[in-house]
Amino acid sequence: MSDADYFERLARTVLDGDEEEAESVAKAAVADGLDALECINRGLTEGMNRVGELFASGDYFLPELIMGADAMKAALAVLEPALLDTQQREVLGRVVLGTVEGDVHDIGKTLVGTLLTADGFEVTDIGFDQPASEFVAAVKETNADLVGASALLTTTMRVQAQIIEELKAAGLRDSVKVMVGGAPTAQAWADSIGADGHAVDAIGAVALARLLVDAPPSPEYDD
Ligand code: B12
Repeated sequence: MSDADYFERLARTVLDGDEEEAESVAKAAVADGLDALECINRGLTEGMNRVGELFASGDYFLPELIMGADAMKAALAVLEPALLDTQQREVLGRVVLGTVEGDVHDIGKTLVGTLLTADGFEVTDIGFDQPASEFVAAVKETNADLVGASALLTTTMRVQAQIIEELKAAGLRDSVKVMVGGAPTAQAWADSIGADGHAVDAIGAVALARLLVDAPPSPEYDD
């Protein structure tokens, strides 16, 4: 089977919400020597984007969204360890990462955490549906260099701004950089709330994190 066939099959398992098939295609892809990150980006994420489009057009409903997410998570459970295996581990900085309050979308945030970890960051993942105060508490606790806040809903993006305000109120804003991400966010949004950066995907998040801690570009993702 060609790489492209694998990517299409992975995308299809997410579209079909088929957890078992997702896991078994992912295993076959790893056994066949495919690159795990490509499987995620060109297969699973592609499938998830199509699920989102079908949901937006009214062809899919919440159950299909949930099943698609479960299928993606099952395949990620196979692919993510392969990412961590192959890459270097030198501590570049400490990151507090989470999905903001009111938002349960955690697949993209978790993927960002995996790639940051694989690249050498020490990541404290505080989970999803987390209020600004929890981000601030985790920064204090871990003495973090970076905060990563994920928001997938237009209604929850404002919590990213709240995190920055609460960091300022706690006197921590000067010692920690803030990265924001998630589908509805953009660089203009990051600028408008005074964040230090925005990235559209997990590879971009790694490049941004390195930039913010003054580390050289990652040899792994440098094209
Ligand atoms: C899967 C999914 C769900 C799953 C989530 C499961 C889970 N555990 O995560 C479930 C079924 C729970 C769900 C629920 C809902 N969802 Co939903 N969901 C999606 C879907 C289809 C895919 C999201 C995803 O996982 N993508 C794959 C990952 C890999 O990509 P990603 O999340 O974008 O992350 C990447 C980047 O954004 C970036 N990134 C992400 N975080 C961060 C953080 C930092 C710091 C950085 C630098 C980068 C970064 O890097 C990531 C990796 O490359 C999207 C559509 C879409 N295409 O986004 C809709 C979508 C986000 N959902 C939507 C909606 C409306 C809902 C519901 C309100 C539906 C409902 N009626 O109940 C609820 C809300 C629940 C809540 N309170 O949060 C809308 C949002 C519309 C809007 N503009 O606000 C979307 C866009 C669908 C649509 N087209 O209408 N959803």
